[in-house]
Amino acid sequence: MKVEAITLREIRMPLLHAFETSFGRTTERRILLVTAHCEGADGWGECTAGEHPFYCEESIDTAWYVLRGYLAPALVGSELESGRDAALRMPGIRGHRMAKAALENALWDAEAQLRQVPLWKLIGGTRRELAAGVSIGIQESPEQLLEKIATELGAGYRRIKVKVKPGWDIAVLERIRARWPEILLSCDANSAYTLDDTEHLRKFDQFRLLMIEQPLWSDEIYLHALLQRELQTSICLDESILNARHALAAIELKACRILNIKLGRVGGFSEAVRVHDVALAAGIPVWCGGMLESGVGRSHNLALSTLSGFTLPGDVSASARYWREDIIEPEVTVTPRGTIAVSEAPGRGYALREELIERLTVRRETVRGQASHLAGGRCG
Ligand code: OSB
Ligand code: MG
Repeated sequence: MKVEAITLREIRMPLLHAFETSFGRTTERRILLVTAHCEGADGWGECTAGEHPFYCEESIDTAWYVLRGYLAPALVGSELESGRDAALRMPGIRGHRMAKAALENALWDAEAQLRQVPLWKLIGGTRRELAAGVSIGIQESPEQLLEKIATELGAGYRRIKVKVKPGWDIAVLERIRARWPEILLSCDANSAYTLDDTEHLRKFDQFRLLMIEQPLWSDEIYLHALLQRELQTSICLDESILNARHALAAIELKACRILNIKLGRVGGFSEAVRVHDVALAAGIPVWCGGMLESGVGRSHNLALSTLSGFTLPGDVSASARYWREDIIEPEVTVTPRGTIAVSEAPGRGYALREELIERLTVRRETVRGQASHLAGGRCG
């Protein structure tokens, strides 16, 4: 397929409820969408970089800069066999995985549309019904958190994950477990602790959590291995795993017993599938993480979650938990059993609400030509 042009656009979407983690609070999303125009098929991808470089080094603005100046010019005009080849065509740009993923995933979508197959089948998925979990941010009071959890359990969600940080952890988990002794419960620290907190983190064991996600530094694997030895609770790595090599290192070092895979964090479908394959071969369960995506990113997450190793409920939840109106049709919904049915339609499997997207758009740019500074650029 020939990549004729690439459009970048920024949309603004207010969240229905503010989302707070140990690294910050989000009330409105600025989302970068990428459209790859390929011989009549328009593939869409979403950049999962945040408004600020808090979760990782990237932000929507660094992604725009890299996509506009480097990645889009490197791909426009090229002839690709498959979305799989996208990563090979990107010049020697270090990092910026969320920017790369937005473009690569758009190309996978275009390929699936041109081949008239669902994207999930194209990447080798098999699951038809996905177990859905929710991630609940830090609230103003424990009472408010309990109320939220009650609502999500009432909606059928299969796993509750709560954000924790020093001062919002043990007491909160105690309240949750007192009310719901048996639910599948996990927590996510987004790097809020250090090894000096080992004794404190050991107290989490009493809550029989499914996992504690990313307790330590975002760039650390080895020290998670030291911590994992001290805990009964399984560690799940999120921020630390940027590719399949990291996954292999973390598994061999016993730094975690579970992996969270996010398309943006690892640079797109090709690498996400490799991370999945490494985990599957080692018997490590994986689940799909979320980044407060609009329907475009959400539909990519669903496709990823159909791979056989995604045995734990993911942070894949209904559009209506985040948005008054999502930009896809139908919106993502969850059954009373807490599952999401996988679409049989070609491509991402959800139509776009183009008029709504137009209304939400605050900037747009289309890249048509190749930039001269990329000529002869290193590939790989
Ligand atoms: O660590 O999983 C995380 C949102 C933004 C940044 C990081 C994380 C999250 C979430 C939300 O937990 C998951 C979702 O999209 O519901
Ligand atoms: Mg996380």
